[in-house]
Amino acid sequence: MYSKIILAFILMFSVVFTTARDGKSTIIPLPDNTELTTGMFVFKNKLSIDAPGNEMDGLIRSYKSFMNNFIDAGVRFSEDGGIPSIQLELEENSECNMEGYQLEISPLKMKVTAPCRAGLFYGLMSVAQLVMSAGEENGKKVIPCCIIKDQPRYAWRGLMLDESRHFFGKEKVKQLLDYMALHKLNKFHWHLTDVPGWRIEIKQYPKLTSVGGIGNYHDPNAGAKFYTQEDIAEIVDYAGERFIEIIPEIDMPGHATAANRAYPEFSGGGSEKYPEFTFHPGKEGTYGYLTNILKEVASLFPSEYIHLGGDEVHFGNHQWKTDPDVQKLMKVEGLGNLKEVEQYFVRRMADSIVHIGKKVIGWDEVTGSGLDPESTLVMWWRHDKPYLLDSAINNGYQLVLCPRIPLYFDFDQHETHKYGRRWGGAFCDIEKVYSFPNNKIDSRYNEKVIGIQANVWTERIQNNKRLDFMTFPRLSAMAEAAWTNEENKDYLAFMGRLKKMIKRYQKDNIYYFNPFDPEKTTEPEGIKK
Ligand code: TNX
Repeated sequence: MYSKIILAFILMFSVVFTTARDGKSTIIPLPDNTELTTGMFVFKNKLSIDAPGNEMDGLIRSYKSFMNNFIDAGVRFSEDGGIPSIQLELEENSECNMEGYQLEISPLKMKVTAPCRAGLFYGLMSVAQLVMSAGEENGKKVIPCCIIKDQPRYAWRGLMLDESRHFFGKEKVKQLLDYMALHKLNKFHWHLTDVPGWRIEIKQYPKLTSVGGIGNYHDPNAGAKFYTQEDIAEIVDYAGERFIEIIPEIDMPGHATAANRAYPEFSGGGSEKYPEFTFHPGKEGTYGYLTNILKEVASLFPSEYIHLGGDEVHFGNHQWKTDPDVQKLMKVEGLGNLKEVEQYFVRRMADSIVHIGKKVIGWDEVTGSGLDPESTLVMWWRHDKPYLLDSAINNGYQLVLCPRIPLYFDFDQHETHKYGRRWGGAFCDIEKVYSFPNNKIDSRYNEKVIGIQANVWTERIQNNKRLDFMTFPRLSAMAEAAWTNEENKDYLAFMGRLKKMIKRYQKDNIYYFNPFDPEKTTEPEGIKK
């Protein structure tokens, strides 16, 4: 009898407890800790933001424009310091890490404290999401009072967009940056050069864009599409206001076909399937040419990194075997095979990058090249070769994890989909994205793994509609995987919060995949080639 009563109590409390726990936050990515307090913050028509001094003026300005233009939930800001307000405060001795923050919401004010401006920004992004999902009482928006203590799991929370295969343009990129900011993602890796097109203006070599910018993955004759240096500056600023660092990738020595169309004198040839695929490793002029390009690239991006690619060189290095200049290089430098030629090339270009004053990022192929671990970050992408993770760790490199499965967003996300990639039948559904990294990425990696990244390759993504479909809602799941601590992750609770986020997608006319009703969302055609 007693045991039955006790059981009933336990059940009752556990129900109350779980609902409270799951219902406490509407924010994606889920904050570290949310404690509900009493009362409601009631929005009046206007809201002000207060901060000591003028150090935070830029941050406040960009936040106001973000709230007015992107969130557009009817919250208007006033300069007159009226009540209610959001107070910002930098506090050096705060308990969280450098991007963490504390947000305290009481009936008449909200207060964000953080050790750095990035944390203040993330606190404000949490406010933005609370505004998005605010309830209504007597026609006024209300949010429950609470104290949020929050900090990211990973320092690198990235999204990569391939604009060589298909070009999406400034407006779409800005929208992605807005969504990244809302989800507290902080690294935008921009894949700007590859086989079909070169997409970044280089003043010293204008044909890179006038000739190399022509074409895309499906149509080699499509008119030239690229970003001018002015466009780049505009996008870099836009990202900077949202605390997003843009990392440009200039892929070499492979994937160089578009550049080689423009300046064939630096081509190292290719293979039957990938003609003119490489830069020429045996001509001294190639190193000067690429260093000049990288200098211009470096001046456009404040990021501490330049990504030099380094992937899949074997697709098209066949002519190196017989090229007299490559043969000579091999003799002079004592290089035993083509892999060593490739590594020599990568070392030389990495040196250039370090001389320019930046650090190097390379795909996991660069691991054996002997680059200095102090100035090199490796991106692990070949999920079928987990030993590469070990080798990168043993060589002392910092790592970002972006394995094809589950972080390549050109892969299908549902069994009924037909146009995306698969690997031995495997694809990247939202639950797999959410659950990454699993426990197999064991704890000894933790120190070296600085984050995770989703990569949107676009051979099979030829327009905005398909880009939306492949990116959303996986971007939301990926953001929570990157930010939220393992012990707080809960897939079902996330899916509950996602329903609110989907309303946001709808407002922006984003053609998202609907995981709640997969049969109803028609997959936009992706042309297979
Ligand atoms: C591999 S990831 C590539 C890309 C392709 C992608 C398609 C990497 C470093 N190289 O060139 O676009 O697969 O999924």
